[in-house]
Amino acid sequence: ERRTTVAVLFGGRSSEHEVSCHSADSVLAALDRERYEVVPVRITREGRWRVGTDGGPELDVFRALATLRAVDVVFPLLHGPFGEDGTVQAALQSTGVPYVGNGVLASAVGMDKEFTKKLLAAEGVRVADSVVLRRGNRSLSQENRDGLGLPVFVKPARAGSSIGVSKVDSWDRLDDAVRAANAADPKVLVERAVPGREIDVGVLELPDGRLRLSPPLEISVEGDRGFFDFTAKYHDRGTVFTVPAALSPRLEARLRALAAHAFRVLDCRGLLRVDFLLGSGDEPVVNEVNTAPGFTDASQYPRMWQAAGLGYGQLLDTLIETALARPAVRPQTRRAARLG
Ligand code: G1L
Repeated sequence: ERRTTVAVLFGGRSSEHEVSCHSADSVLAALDRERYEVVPVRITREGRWRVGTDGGPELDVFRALATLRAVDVVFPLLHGPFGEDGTVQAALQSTGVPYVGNGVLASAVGMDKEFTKKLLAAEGVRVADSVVLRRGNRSLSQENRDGLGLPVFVKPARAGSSIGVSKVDSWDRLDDAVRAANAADPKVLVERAVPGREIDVGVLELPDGRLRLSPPLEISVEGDRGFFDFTAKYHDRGTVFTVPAALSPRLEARLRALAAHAFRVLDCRGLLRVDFLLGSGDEPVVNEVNTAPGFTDASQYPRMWQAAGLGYGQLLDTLIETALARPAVRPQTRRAARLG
């Protein structure tokens, strides 16, 4: 039987070039060569594409896409602008070649915290209260300050990781925080802090369209410096993953149901990581969704599945099978596209 040709697309023009390369290293190392013929495709920081391992030529995006049409499936591991924001997915869509993971809409929405929150809230999923500061408006009215209370998190609306995010404990620190977030994005979210445990759940779409939900993973900071030590959680090495997280069966079931609902609401395909905060209320709050989660074999999403008995290689197999199970959309033929 012929092997499936898989192009692994990574690198890219964003600040997360490195992150992408690390995830690609894991994927390239784990893909079963008995089943797959693997073609690494690296996008340089300058935005040129290098197809294949052996120092092949650098192509512009159009030539690269033309060569990608020859593969069976593309595994896009890219972050940020021209990455998980939906633009790579749109380019792949136009070639008609099947690709792993989320499509244009879910990738674009998932990249934008404002739209993600509005869609989830409209479908009854709880999210933290927030106010959006758009281009040209860097200040928060007294009414909004009173409504949100302190502390708040200030975040760029569209950014891959925690770049430009800060926690504000007093309103006289707000301007600096908004400026920092603005450096990453003209649109900024000021969000009420929800103190509590952080629990993440993975969603994986099977080839028949059913969803598999991962065991919950808890993220905590070593040494118990109190919950939500923001700096430690995102910047130090003291971060601990516990999977499965110790939760009541009832709460675990609720998290899984909410994660599956979020997947459907956001029109996801393939996979989604949903990050919850367990505040003081009964109902979990969705903190973030990740349509393109960290993907080294030590990242949260793969770790959740390892705990469920689905190894990294099997996870890749499932994602690829699911991508191939979707009817491929063929691009316009030359004849149909011809003018006149
Ligand atoms: F292809 C998948 F499986 F859908 C996929 C795509 C992208 C999984 C994970 C990611 N992740 C990323 O692209 C990254 C933003 C973490 C850079 Cl590697």
